[in-house]
Amino acid sequence: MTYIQFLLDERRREDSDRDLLTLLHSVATACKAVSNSLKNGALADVLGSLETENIQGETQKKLDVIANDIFLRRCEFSGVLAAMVSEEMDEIYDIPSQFPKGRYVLLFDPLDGSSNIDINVSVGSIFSVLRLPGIPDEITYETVLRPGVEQVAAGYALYGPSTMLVLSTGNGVHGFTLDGSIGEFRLTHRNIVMPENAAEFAINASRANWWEPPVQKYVADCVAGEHGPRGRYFNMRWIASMVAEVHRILLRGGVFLYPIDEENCASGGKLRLLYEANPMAFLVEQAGGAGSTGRARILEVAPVSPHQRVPVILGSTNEVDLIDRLHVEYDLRTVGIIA
Ligand code: FDP
Repeated sequence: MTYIQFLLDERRREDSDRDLLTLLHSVATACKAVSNSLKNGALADVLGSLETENIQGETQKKLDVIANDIFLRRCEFSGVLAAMVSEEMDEIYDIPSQFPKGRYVLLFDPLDGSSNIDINVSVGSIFSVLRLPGIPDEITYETVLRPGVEQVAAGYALYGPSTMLVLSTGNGVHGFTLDGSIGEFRLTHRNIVMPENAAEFAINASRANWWEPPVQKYVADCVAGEHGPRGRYFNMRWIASMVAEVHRILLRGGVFLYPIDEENCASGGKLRLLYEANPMAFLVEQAGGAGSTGRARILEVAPVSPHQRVPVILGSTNEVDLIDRLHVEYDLRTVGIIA
């Protein structure tokens, strides 16, 4: 079954909105175009950095800008969008006046994990979709600053050995693999359900000295293996590409952490709420896992700015619950409620 057949089938069964289908088709087309740009790597002279920085103060890669343009051009004329928000653009993108508007908002990170581009390691695109009550006359921050529970769809494309699109419209998580021979995504992973327990964790361990005590304890207990409090062995992985990391934990369980720490606490964490944490938490929850900041459910965080950052803990429910409990205990101890 191709991606478009799947969407049409879902639409018939769920009686969902035709505009959402149009948007999800445009997003898939953008992902195919990004995949194509990545394919030739150094041969196409698309690797390396530009002189520019994005709003987060990160040096932009050539491919960050190329992928951003691809998303804008493929989606702005769909006729179903009110606005777009991208990691690579300071401000909300208003749909140009020559195109019809709709009531959807697309929020995206066109190329996540871009530090991996120059070394030919997996990267991805992440997207989140909001549905507004109607077509707004004017787009303000309030229009797009909606909590993750209001997402009507979310997904990512993973540009790895094969290109995959993983999508949820709130009815489970489904994975599609790009079939190069017909240029179409085909359904290969129906209804992905992640295991409740995990034997793998992913965290940038070079930041250990900055972590808060609950994260230090969680990792120390995992590393202690059979002889530690967990009584079993844990494996560790760090690709430094959130899409690849989340894809792994969706398929075989595990936990992914980018927590708040002493070094990133002034900015609220590392990962962005609207187009990284929210869509990934939506997918992980849809697959039976959990998404937390350590102190709150990610999907319930009320956003205050488009590029806001949050601590991110995603994965198998039992591991995320345990990490949450460690935070609660630590906070209660800090204020003297428990010894
Ligand atoms: P990148 O900055 O390369 O785009 O989105 C941010 C992100 O990558 C994630 O994909 C990745 O998990 C993380 O940052 C990597 O962080 P470290 O540089 O601390 O390893």
